[in-house]
Amino acid sequence: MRYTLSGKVGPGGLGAGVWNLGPGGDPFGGPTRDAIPIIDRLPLLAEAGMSYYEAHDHEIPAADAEKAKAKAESVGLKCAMYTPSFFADKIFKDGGMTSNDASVRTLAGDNARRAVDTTVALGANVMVFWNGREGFDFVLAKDGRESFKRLVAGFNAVGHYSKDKYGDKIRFAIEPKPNEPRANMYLANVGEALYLISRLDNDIQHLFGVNPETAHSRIAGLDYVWDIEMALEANKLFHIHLNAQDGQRYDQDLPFGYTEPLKDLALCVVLQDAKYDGIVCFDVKAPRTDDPANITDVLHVSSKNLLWLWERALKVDRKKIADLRAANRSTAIAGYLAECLYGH
Ligand code: 3MF
Ligand code: MG
Repeated sequence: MRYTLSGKVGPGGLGAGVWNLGPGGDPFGGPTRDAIPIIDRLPLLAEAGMSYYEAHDHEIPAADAEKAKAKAESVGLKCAMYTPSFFADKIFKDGGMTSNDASVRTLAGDNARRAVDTTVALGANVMVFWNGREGFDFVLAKDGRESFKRLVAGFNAVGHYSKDKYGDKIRFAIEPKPNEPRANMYLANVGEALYLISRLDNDIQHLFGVNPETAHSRIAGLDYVWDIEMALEANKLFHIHLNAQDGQRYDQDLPFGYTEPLKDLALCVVLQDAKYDGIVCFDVKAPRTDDPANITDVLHVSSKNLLWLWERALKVDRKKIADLRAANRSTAIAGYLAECLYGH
């Protein structure tokens, strides 16, 4: 059984990251489950109702691409996106593109280009850049204006590489986050990512968009519905990471729909009305307390919550919302959404 969204939005099937089924370590304690080999996580994702998987280059390196593609195909899974990690290896402890060390920046460029080739090899159309360690813990440790120029140069270089080799086949989605692992991160929110894109070379700008993550907006204290509306308005919503976050604190990657169902309902309305055509993926972490046998509970809970909200969102009366807007009844709109959520 595959979880599928109805209506004319995207391909319908859902996806998740291979890293979502991790062994349960956190900064205060080691793993609570045996690590499942990455390749064996693909059938688990398929059994949990996913149609797509996502992976980093440290999880599926270029050399393993063929093996991973075959395994994914054997269980009916496609690659939604691939992503270079500028945060796992210690060489990138101070970032990749924005490192003060020119040799590290060169290495980041090499990794990004290799990741473009692996994205193609895995059959995905989207490559994501999460800002990861691109940031600073102490002011003046980096020159902020210089860092921004390094980001522009780095993204321009990878964009041109891809354009020259593959035309418009691969699109790049920048995933913003305000903090964690760094105290402060460049490309902290959707607006910053859009600004960066506006500074890229004209002939490759169309290849760049954003991958907003609902919890990341929340960590910044921002509203994720508006963040996603902004990306849609700019025609830059190339990918999406759905999850939940219990307030402004450390990154939790909770199951989608758990903390703010009313906003999640509104988000579904927004995606439906904009006819979002990308793939919907979860970035949810199997909790450390869950037993190995239940490691995919987080995907089932997220998917069921999304499907229920999605069906309810399809039934939301758009005319009623328009009428309430025209009558300046914003509180009544909140009440109507609650009725759609909790009513029969
Ligand atoms: C961290 C994240 C990342 C990104 C991933 C994709 C490890 O908060 O959200 O997950 O989603 O790197 O580029
Ligand atoms: Mg994410």
